[in-house]
Amino acid sequence: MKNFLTPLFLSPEIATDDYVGFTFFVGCMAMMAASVFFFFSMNNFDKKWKTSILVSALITFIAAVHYWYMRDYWYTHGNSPTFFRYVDWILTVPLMCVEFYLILKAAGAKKSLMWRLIFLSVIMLVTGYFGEAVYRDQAWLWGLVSGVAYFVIVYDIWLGRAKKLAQEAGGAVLAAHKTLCWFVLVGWAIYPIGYMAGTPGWYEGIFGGLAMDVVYNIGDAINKIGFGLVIYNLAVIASSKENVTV
Ligand SMILES: *C/C=C(C)/C=C/C=C(C)/C=C/C1=C(C)CCCC1(C)C
Repeated sequence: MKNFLTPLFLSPEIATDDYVGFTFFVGCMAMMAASVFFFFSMNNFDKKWKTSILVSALITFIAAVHYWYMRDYWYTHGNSPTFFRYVDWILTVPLMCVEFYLILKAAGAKKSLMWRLIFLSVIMLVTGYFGEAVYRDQAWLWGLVSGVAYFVIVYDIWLGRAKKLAQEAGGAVLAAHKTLCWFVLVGWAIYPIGYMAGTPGWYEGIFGGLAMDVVYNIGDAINKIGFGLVIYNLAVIASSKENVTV
């Protein structure tokens, strides 16, 4: 009988030069470990920060479950698990937008800011999926549309409304917002590189030598776990300050 635990006991043969398989395996472990860490540390903080840490835990937990399936898919079929990949992203990237809102809420962030970021991220991911999985012949065009949505997100958080709110909040919130902005500008820019490595187009000569899944897996580890740690750090700093004044 086959069930979701089967791969555990089959112990699939992993070739020593299977870098994609290796990064799926390590990525799965890292996401699990990060989830346990965020879930357990959640209760060390007061209510204001608990939700943010919980969302960090959910992001890495959702990724851990998808990595579990992607790892298995890769060993079974030897293909990119594009479907699982995008289901993971469509759940976790909007949650990262929620994180921006949550840390700026105290400074007066409105829900509309959160929905705008979520909307843009969904456009970015759905058009990316079309280019990668449905209309591969026009991958460059869908990638371009996706890239425009990505740049609007970058603009909003670096220079738009979110930035103003972060400045009003000041202190640790402003510092954390800055770091998260860098994650989106540099860390998220890893993904278009993976996309260009894995789809046909004029850019094949530049990125064709890279393994798309390795690039995506590195991006996920940096962005999901790193993002969570920035929030965790903010909660630690903000909570210790609150305790001093009590
Ligand atoms: C945890 C997962 C994260 C943070 C995923 C982020 C994904 C992106 C920023 C993807 C962006 C893309 C483009 C900007 C253009 C090409 C298509 C995509 C979807 C790979």
